[in-house]
Amino acid sequence: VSVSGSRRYLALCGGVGGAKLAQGLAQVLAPEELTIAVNVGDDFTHLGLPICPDLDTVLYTLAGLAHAEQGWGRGDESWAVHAELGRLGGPDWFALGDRDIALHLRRRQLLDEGLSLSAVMRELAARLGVAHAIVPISDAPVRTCVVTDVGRLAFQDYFVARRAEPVVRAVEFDGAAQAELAPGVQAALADPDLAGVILCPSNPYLSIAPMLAVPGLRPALTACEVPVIAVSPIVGGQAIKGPAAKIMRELGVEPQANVIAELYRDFVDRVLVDTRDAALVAKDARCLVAPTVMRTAADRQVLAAACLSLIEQLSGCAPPGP
Ligand code: FO1
Repeated sequence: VSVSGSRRYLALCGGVGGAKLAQGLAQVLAPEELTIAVNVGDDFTHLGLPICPDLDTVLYTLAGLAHAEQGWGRGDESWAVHAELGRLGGPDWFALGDRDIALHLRRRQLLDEGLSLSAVMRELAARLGVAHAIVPISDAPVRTCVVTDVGRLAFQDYFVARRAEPVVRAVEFDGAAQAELAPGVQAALADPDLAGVILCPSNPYLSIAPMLAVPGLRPALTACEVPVIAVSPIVGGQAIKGPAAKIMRELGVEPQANVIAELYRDFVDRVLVDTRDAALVAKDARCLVAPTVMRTAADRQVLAAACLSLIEQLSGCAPPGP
């Protein structure tokens, strides 16, 4: 039952930067006001374990368990299994901490019992004290593959094993065409109280594109009657973290904040860009300037509040169009 006047928001989020804004939104919105839809393109099975990096980064961040500097995995972690695995000749290129392994083991057990990935994430979030909804963009497997100068690579091979050094020619999403939006995402998009959609500052090619590749999402965002805004992950021509700028250059795209408005032009109403890029976007009516670099928890909340007030402003003004 929706209380009249209640406003709900959908956030689309990928890696580390996305998780920070998701946390800010979770601090300013009640659980029933926010759905956080997360990329699953980084996911893979490693040592028989279902690894879900972006889902776990958001989960750990909202649970206050994330390793602050590293951006992935847990802060309070030990590496006994990883070290012994290496000694036994196992693959140690992908670092799995002991407590992180417990979460993967539990996720595998629940998946083997027939739970959907959405249901598994609900259970894990509840166990870690996270009340906000962290939902995979799809319960079906979508796997990001990076076509590079050294071949077509699985995401973690490209990103971790090869440290994102290969030159990117294209990014593809295996399984996306057969995937369905997760029920929680479909519900959020269909919710009559949906007040706005926020694309968190995530890599357009490695985090947002795998979500947009799931049938139904792009058309839903394009048809969206409420504001859809994005926070640029590019500041001053650089990505705050990760290879976004490098990939943009390799794909022949200028790694600048205003390009984000181009990439999402068919469904985004406004792009928030950092104050450092104010001059760059001075003439671009699609862009608005705000501090977008999140160093502290307060920064996350301030940016989250800025997103909500921008949505408010855009809702108040005349309906879009001539
Ligand atoms: N990223 C790394 O650069 N090196 C790692 O050894 C590594 C291990 C790892 C383990 C669990 C997990 O959930 C994420 C992990 N990541 C690691 C990050 C992962 O590559 C993500 O896909 C990126 O953070 C991009 O979102």
